[in-house]
Amino acid sequence: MATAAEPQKVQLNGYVGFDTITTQIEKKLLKRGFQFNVIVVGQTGLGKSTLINTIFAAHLIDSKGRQSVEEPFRQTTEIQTVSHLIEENGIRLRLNIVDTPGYGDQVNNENCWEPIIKYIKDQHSAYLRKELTAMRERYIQDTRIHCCLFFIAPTGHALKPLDILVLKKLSEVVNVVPVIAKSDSLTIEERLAFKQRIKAELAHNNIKLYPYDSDELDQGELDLNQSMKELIPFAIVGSEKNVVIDGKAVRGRRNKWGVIVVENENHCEFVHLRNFLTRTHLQDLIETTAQIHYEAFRSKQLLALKESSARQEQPQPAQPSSQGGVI
Ligand SMILES: Nc1nc2c(ncn2[C@@H]2O[C@H](COP(=O)(O)OP(=O)(O)OP(=O)(O)O)[C@@H](O)[C@H]2O)c(=O)[nH]1
Ligand SMILES: [Mg+2]
Repeated sequence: MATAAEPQKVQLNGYVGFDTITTQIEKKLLKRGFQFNVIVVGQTGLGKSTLINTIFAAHLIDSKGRQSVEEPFRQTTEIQTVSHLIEENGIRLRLNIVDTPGYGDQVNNENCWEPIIKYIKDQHSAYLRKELTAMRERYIQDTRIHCCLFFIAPTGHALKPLDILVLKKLSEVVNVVPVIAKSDSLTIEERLAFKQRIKAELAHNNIKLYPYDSDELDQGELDLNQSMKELIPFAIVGSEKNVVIDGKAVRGRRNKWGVIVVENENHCEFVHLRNFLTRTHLQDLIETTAQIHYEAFRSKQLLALKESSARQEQPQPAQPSSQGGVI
């Protein structure tokens, strides 16, 4: 007989149905849709604006940048954000793409990365402020940058000191995925050697890039990340124009000596990059941003806030009061 202290065992007869929770979550998530924010960073003229238009096909920057494909290329002169709602098989993805002006062509390039870092931190700050308000929104609009595509010039030599500096700063605040821009200018051997060189330099300078190793990953995920780490930096080619091959229009670049087809895996690694961003790591990029980069920002800001309010509570000698507003 069960005593009063013992919890009574309830016999679960048959099917209760809590295994449908995944379907319930899925339904809710699908209704809400997903938000993904990408930023492109790199020295000037490396094809950042072009790649954005290549990855997400339709001419996404049309509204603020080029009006048509025929228009000459314009240098990006300010940080521009373009939002798009994409739908695939009933799944909605709200995409924010942040195009930045190329850096590195000034006489003095000191602190040229600051506006970009500030932009990324401002998004964290805006999110935190919304999170801390008493009547916070049910779903906070997320503008935090989930992925930074960093463009490396296809010099075939080494990373420039400025690139190393910028990569270091960026990797502290955002998931960074480096790419070798305009890789059609490198031969197969040069591309391979350049990749190895970049990897060695990144390791030497202790630059931690996405994807990160974690105890939470299972073997399959670890293997996938390992194969991605071998591919990164993706050697890419971008093009806004279609070329007709065998009667089919494809994204490509026509040269005197032939056509390079952007989506052909034998020509470049554009498809690998797109799969990485959309098919295999989209959710993880979003999660990692919240769990690692935003969390670090948040705890730093909240600690600073606590310290400043503790200081204000202490009896102060007659002094002008310090300004709050750490966030
Ligand atoms: N060969 C080659 N040229 C490219 C590639 N991608 C872009 N270009 C060309 O490079 C030039 C500059 O491209 P943009 O996309 O404007 O470069 P950007 O990095 O946005 O330049 P900024 O806005 O000045 O920083 C254009 O003439 C493009 O056609 C590529 O993969 N290979
Ligand atoms: Mg540009």
